[in-house]
Amino acid sequence: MPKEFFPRISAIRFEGPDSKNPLAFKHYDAEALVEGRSMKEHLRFAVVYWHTMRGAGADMFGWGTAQRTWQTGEGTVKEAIQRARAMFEFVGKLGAPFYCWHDRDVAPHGKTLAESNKNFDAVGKELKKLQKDSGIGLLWGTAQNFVHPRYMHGAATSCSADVYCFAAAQVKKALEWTHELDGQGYVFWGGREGYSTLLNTDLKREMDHLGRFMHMAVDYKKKLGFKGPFYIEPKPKEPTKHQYDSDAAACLNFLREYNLLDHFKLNIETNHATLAGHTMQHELEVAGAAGALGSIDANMGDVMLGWDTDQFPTDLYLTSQVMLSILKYGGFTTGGTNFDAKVRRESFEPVDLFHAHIAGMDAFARGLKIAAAIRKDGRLGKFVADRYRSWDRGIGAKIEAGKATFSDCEKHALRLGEVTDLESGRQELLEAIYNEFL
Ligand code: XUL
Ligand code: CO
Repeated sequence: MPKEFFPRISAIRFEGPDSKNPLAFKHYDAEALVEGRSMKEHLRFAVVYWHTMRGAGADMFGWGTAQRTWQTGEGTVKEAIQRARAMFEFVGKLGAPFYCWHDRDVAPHGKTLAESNKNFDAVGKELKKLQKDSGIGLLWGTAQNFVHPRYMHGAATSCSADVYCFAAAQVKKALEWTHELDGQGYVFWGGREGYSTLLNTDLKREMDHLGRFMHMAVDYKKKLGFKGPFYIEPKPKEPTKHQYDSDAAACLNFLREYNLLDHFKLNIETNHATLAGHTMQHELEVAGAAGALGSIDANMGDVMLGWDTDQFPTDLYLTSQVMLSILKYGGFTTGGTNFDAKVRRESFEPVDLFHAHIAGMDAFARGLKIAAAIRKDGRLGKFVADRYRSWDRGIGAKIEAGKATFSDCEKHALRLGEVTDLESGRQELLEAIYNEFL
C-alpha cells in the first residue's frame, strides 16, 4: 500500500493575491478575520467523498479517464480503507476542516444488508481513527439510497414496502455512524424520490410514506442522542422526471404539512437551484426567510448545458451573492460550504483535484470579502430599507402589526385619491454599484 497518494504535493498555503503558484491560495487565508470571524469559521469548507474519491470521469458516452491510484477496482474493504487514507491525505493537504460521505461511498455494498453493515463498520472504525489523527471533522453523512437496482422505483417512496425497509435500515445505520463520527448534521437527498409517470404513481401515498419515513428518522435520532440537524437537499429532476423535494419552497411545504419543520433545515445546492429555474440566492433567501437555511452544496452548472454538471464554483457573482445571503442570516452554525463538485472529464490528473478545490475555495474567500465590503459600504442595504419605508409608519406600520382591516386600507386609499410618489427600482444603478466591489 503506498504511503502517499499525492507524493509531489505538499500542504497548500496562503500566498496572497500576487502569488503565481498554482498550488497556493490567493484569497483563502484561513485565520484572516472578516466581520470579526475567521475565514475558516465563516466558510467551513468540506470535501465530498463521492466525486473526489469515487468519481472516475465516466459519462454516458465513455469510460472513466481519471488517474486514481487509490481505486484498484476490487470493491473490497481493503481497497476502501486505502481510499479513506487517500481522502484524508487530500483533505489534510488542502486544509479543509470537513468532509462528507454517503455510506456506500466509504464502504462497499455487501451481498446482503448484514454484510454491507459489516463493511461499513470496518471502514467506519478507520474513519474514526483518521479523523482523530488529522482533526478533520465530518460535516454530514448521508445514505446512498439510489444506486442499487432495488431502488429503481424510489426508496422511501417506493411502491414496495420491502424496499422501504431496506432504505430505512440504511438510514438507521448511516445515522449511527454519523453520530459515532461526531457529524455536524445529516442530509437527506431524495435520490429517486419522485416519479417518471403518473400513470403508475400514487403521489399522495408516496408523499405520506416519505413523511412517515422522516418521522421514524427523527425518532431514531432522538434515541441515538444525535444532536445535529437534519437537512433536506432540494432538486427538481434527475434522476426522476419529477422529484418530490423539487425546490426550497416545496421542501418547506412538505416539512410543514408533515409537521417536521422543527427537525429539519435545508441544504441548498447551486446546480439544483438552477435546474429548478431559480438562482442559488433565491433558494437561499427562501430557506433563510423560513429560518431553515442550514448548509450549502457549492458548485455551479453551465448555462449551455441543461443538466447537473456539478462544476466547481468559480463565478464571483455567484459566490458573493451566496455569501451575502449567508451573512444576512447570521452565518453557518452546523452547516458549511460543501464542494459537491467534480473535475471535468478532461481534467484527469490527481493534481486537478487540488486545482479545482483551490479555485473553489479562493472564489468563496473572495465572495466572502466582496459580500463583507458590500455590507460595510451599506449603499445596497440602505436602498432596500428605504424602498420599504412606507411600512415603517402610518398605515404601513398598522398593517404589519396586524391592526388594520380592509376598511382601513380603503379609507386610506380614498383619502389619497391616487399614489403620486412611486420611485424607480434603479436595477441598473444597483448592478453597477455591485460591480464596484468585484
Ligand atoms: C446529487 C447530489 C447528492 C447529494 C447527497 O445531485 O447533490 O450528491 O448532495 O446525496
Ligand atoms: Co448535493
